[in-house]
Amino acid sequence: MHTNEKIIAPLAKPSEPTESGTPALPGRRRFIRKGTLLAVSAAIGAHLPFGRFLPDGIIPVALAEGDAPGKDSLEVFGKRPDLIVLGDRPFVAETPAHLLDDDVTPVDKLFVRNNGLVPAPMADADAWVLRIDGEAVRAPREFTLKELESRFKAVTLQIGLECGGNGRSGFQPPAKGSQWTYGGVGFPEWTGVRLADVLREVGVTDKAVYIGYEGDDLHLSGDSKRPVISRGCPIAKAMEDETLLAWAMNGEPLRQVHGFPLRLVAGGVPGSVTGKWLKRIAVRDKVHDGTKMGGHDYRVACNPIAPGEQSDDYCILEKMPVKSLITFPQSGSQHPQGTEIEVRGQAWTAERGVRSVEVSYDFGQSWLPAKLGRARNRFAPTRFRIALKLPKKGYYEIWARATDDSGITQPIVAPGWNTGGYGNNQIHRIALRSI
Ligand SMILES: Nc1nc2c(c(=O)[nH]1)N[C@H]1C(S)=C(S)[C@@H](COP(=O)(O)O)O[C@H]1N2
Ligand SMILES: [Mo]
Repeated sequence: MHTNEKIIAPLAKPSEPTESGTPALPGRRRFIRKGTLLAVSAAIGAHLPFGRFLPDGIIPVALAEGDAPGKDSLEVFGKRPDLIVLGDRPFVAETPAHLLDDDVTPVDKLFVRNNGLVPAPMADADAWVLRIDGEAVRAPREFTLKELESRFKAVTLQIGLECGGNGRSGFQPPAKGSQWTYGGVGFPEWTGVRLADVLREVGVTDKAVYIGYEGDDLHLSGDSKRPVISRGCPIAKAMEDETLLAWAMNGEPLRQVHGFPLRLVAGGVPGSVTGKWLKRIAVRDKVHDGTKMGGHDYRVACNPIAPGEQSDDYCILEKMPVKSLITFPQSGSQHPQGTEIEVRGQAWTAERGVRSVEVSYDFGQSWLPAKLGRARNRFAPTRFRIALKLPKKGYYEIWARATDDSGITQPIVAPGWNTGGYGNNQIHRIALRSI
């Protein structure tokens, strides 16, 4: 039997008692077999006292009789049942576009992307320390959460979070990995301190090139020595005003599944840059070489390739392309002929801002300008809306395309096929019927 030092518990809120009625202490270890129990107990939503005796491949009756396993995991992780589970182990779920219609995405609607297993919550977050070290810091330092809170100015910003693989299912030939459609994205509000303030206090030398993070999650193999993911970003991005060490989302402590007690947040980057359960940041004197920084992970061909081709040369995807989503009405809805339909959505970019959003109901033959709201801050989404009257009864597709201030517009087809299936920002389309 494989044993492991870490506790794996599919708990939702850190402040909530565990299934045994008392908060899980870091010292209370639970044995698991190859991480399977997490998935099983997550799916059932309960601790399995004799779970380690459950033979591999035997499905607990509770699951066989209930909904699909993923549905139960959603509940355990505090997510709405109408999110789409893309994988149970690691747990990955996306948000249908019509659930992203809030100005600020509520936590129960926010997508989840884990690469490993969710660590058990700490009963005492005060014991958490973040270590800052690496070749390019003057002297390594550790900070408790209290020190971060008291020593630096706290800021609250709305910053979009999007998985680098969002849109992957649109690539042909298919790219391996979670088959995201459009919903590997969300727009929460984060509270924390600026990473730049902390790095300035620690002292960064001019050798600094990149930062790399380490989180506290556990590899799917159950081997606590194997890192799950350790990525980062160029030092210039790390020093931006919108790059945060965040402890709260939408005014509440981070949920366990989203990185409690501390995570990295940055704007316009693939979500994989935003390390959850953040234990360490290294300021590197070279491009960070942690797990999932090489090969096809979050890297695309440096020069364009034909779909299905391999490249000799891969470059890190450091910026997410401009994108928009139609969040209202819901695709598939029916509308009485002649009524005005308000179409609404979200648009976002890694650049300074969204310049325009255009909407079409005639398969892109003509485009109408939508009204834009104001993004709350850089990297917050821009809301768009437009009232449409469809000319006659029948089937329509509503298309939306955003253009950012660099002049780049979303393409109609998936751009830049790449082996890992990253960065697909093709336009979002919904179906409507005028009846
Ligand atoms: N420690 C750790 N951080 C992580 C990950 C992970 O698996 N482990 N997944 C990354 C990826 S790929 C994405 S898209 C975002 C997803 O954040 P969310 O699950 O809070 O939505 O977290 C990132 N941070
Ligand atoms: Mo991701």
